[in-house]
Amino acid sequence: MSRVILSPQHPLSAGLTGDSRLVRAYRGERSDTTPVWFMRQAGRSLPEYRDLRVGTRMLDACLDPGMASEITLQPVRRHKVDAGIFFSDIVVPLKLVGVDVEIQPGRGPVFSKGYADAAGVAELTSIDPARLDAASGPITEAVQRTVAELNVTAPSGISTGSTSSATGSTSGSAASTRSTPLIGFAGAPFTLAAYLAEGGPSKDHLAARTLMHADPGAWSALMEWTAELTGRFLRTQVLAGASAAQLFDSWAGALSLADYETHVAPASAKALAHVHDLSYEVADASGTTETRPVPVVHFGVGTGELLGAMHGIGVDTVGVDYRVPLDVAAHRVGADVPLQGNLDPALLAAPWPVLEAAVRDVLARGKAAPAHVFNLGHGVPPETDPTVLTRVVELVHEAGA
Ligand code: 1CP
Repeated sequence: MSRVILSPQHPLSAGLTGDSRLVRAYRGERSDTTPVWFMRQAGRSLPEYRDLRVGTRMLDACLDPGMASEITLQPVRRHKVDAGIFFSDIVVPLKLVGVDVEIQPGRGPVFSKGYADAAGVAELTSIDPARLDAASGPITEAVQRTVAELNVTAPSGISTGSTSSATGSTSGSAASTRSTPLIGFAGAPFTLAAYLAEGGPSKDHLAARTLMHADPGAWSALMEWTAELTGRFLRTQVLAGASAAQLFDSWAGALSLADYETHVAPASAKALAHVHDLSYEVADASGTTETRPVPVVHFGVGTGELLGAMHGIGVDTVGVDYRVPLDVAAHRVGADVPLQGNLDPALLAAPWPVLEAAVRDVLARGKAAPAHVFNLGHGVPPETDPTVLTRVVELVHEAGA
């Protein structure tokens, strides 16, 4: 695999985010305290988000660079989390290549039809995934605008995770010392296929699970295609300035380990191949240059049985949902693997003493891993009181030191 070095302006290359708490944790190093961000930290729990979204459909908001950037920054400003997660959706690349999809409020992605058989897959895969690159202008612009803001705002108060004066920077301008890293993301091929086969959200993802066995040829064509498309979406975000990449295989927990390994994991690995070559250079005090890869995280819901396999496709950090305690997860993936997670989102609505004890428990169990990024076991529920999230960030920073 030949390496592609990120541009000198990229926050990782410029020494702005490479030593942040987040990126260090994804490398397996601990910092002054435990980094924290929340899946779905942007979105309906924030009144400023609800105000901004009035009259704009979800996918239109994702494709408006100014709006996507502002929504990404809202929770960073408010909660002082250690990362922004790019405001977009896993179906955005499908929309960009012309697939007929909408996000219905309260429901999720809905397609004009399901792609559950060979004819449907043939129709879908007749679209060249490379078309995404020409259509990704709004994504690149939104990421660039977001990163520029994160660079500007970081020194004046946003938690950046700086621990010492060493920057490890190759260019290290004095004006902009540190920046909050932006995480780019994409849906894994199976989770996208679960929506595509069904034509919308479902509980058990039966159409995808049937197709995988009923027509393995059509299934692998569908997985190859989604891998190519979603991998390009992820690469676009990293090239534009994201300092880490997370692959969401939210619904992989519906699968047996055997089905996951045979019919899904190879496609997820192919998707990640689109970012595995991306690297940045850092010079140490003696002037020796080290090349580091862009960190990659892999997360799914209900994937306790799959954690080892999900690490095995070649990721740095494994995201764990709330069902498996982090010390147990560490045992399953190996003691050298950084973990991300895993407060049960339901506890955000519990009385503070109950929530505080749960946060401390997650932090204690996270010590079983070489490094831990605090997060929820799944997304922030829309009805969450945002002041509770801010308080959790403060507690993690204080107790996770
Ligand atoms: O109007 C709205 O507020 C719509 C709600 C919403 C939001 C805020 C949807 C519809 N998507 C998003 C943004 C989004 N989607 C982000 C933003 C960044 C952040 O985390 O702050 C991310 C990372 C996603 C990724 C996503 N979309 C996933 C993977 C993560 C997960 O939660 O498991 C999945 C499965 C989707 C599909 C989707 N999009 C929206 C909904 C409600 C759903 C789930 C539907 C279902 O239950 O099947």
